[in-house]
Amino acid sequence: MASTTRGQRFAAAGAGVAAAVLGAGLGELTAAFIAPGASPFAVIGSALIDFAPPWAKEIAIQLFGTNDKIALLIGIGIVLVGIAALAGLAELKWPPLGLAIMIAFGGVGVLAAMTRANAGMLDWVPSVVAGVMGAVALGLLMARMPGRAPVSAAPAALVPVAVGAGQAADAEAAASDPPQVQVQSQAIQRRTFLVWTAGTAAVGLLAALGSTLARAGSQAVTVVRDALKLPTPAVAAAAVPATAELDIPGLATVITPNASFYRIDTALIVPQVTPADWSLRIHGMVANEVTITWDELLALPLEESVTTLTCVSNNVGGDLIGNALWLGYPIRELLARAAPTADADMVLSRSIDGFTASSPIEALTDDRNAILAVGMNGEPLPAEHGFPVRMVVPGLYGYVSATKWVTELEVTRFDKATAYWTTRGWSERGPIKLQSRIDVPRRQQGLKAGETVIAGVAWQQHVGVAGVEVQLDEGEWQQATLATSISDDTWVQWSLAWTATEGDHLIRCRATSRTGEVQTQEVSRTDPDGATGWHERFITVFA
Ligand SMILES: Nc1nc2c(c(=O)[nH]1)N[C@H]1C(S)=C(S)[C@@H](COP(=O)(O)O)O[C@H]1N2
Ligand SMILES: [Mo]
Repeated sequence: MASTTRGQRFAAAGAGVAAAVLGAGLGELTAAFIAPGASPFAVIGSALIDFAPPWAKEIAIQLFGTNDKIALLIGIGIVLVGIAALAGLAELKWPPLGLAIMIAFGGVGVLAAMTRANAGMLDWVPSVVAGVMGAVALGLLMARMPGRAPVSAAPAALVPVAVGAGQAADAEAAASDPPQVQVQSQAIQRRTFLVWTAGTAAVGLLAALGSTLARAGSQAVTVVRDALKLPTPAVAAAAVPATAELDIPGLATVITPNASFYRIDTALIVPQVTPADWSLRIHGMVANEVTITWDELLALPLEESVTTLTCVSNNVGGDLIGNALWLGYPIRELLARAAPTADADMVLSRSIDGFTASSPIEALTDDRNAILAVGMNGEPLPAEHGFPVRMVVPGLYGYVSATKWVTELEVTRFDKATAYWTTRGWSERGPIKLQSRIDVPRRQQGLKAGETVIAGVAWQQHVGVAGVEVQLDEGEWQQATLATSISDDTWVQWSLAWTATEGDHLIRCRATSRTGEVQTQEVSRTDPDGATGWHERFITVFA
């Protein structure tokens, strides 16, 4: 192992990072043009999501909420920079180990890309480009590093080992090159190296920027979606009663606008599915396999329904819940065409990206509004909420029912098949638990003493909420006033007038369901099948 100076090590680490930025940028650019689903960043991120232990995913959601994906990408970026710096150092000390690390990183990307559920034929290309270009760039930069003998003959005399060396062997070189020229040459070498390194990184960043622009310009699905007009429903939902909306500032609106609807899924890159490419196949334990295309689906009598979706990862008091007006077709009718065998007890729905959910078959065949949804709040589904088609099933957490970009329903049995989250420590069944949440007053709003209102939402979809009680400072439970509920499949707003007095207060709420269940005080975590406990909030009231 050659001994190296601090400056050389620093330069090598910098060269590693610059080379990796170039490789990654060119990889992203390649992906944008030939394999949109196979961005090296996204495929490695997706693989991490799929292999991450359940607690890691929970921590990510608890820390970053619906920003968990951005956090993951930033994390990958930081790790990549670290590995790239190490690759540079390795190339300095043990060439060609650094190049090998770059190639290996590309190899990881290829593996991640090709093992995805919806891998395309060319999906290996972007990661190969990233790895190879990273290695080539590192090799070229290292060759320009001051202090490492360039191969060409002419600058050989300029390498610093010869500078000022007193040995006889170097005397000739020293004599033919006056010292100040050598010093200058060294400075020039250093500058050249810096310029090359910075230039390499800059080209990488430009390529990454280019890939973002290319993607934005070529979102065919966005264009198709925006031009789409959904048919008028054969069965329209009753208008939302005006009394369902209490209209209290800070209280969640009874219908959640699409733009603020929570988003949870394992897809780092939103799957791009055009209606023309979409079809749904119903197979497994059925008498007749059924396949339905987009045009066939839209020709069916579509029904509107209002259903509240909730994530099993929602903490007590959390906001991974939203309520929308959906347009879709009853899954029950399609299953009837397929004629499931009598011993089937589960439907494993599968998304184009490989995600799966296990729904009890009776939840899809009884009279509830379990639908294949195409519309959300009067628009086609937004891409990140499952365009063109997703499932919506009242009463079940999203992870066992609300499959987005759905392309397959496999009729099967719980003892024969397992869904995505079931293999990661979550329950195979996920009925929604009774919950209530305080929305106002908020902790930091600087509440003044006097007349105010405590308000929130409560839910247990497909069971319904009969009442909500509020407790102040550990006193008697008081009945809150419920707004009109849209249906038992939706959350309901509640409120209680309060004459706030100066000082610190503790507010709690608990709901009672239509079956008489009182929301339990017992605290349980989100995993394996949903959080329980009372939501409480400390409030300071000012004079
Ligand atoms: N394809 C796919 N569908 C999915 C998921 C997913 O990861 N992939 N996540 C599910 C989970 S856990 C929830 S809570 C809901 C969230 O739906 P939303 O993002 O439209 O709010 O989608 C469900 N459908
Ligand atoms: Mo979820």
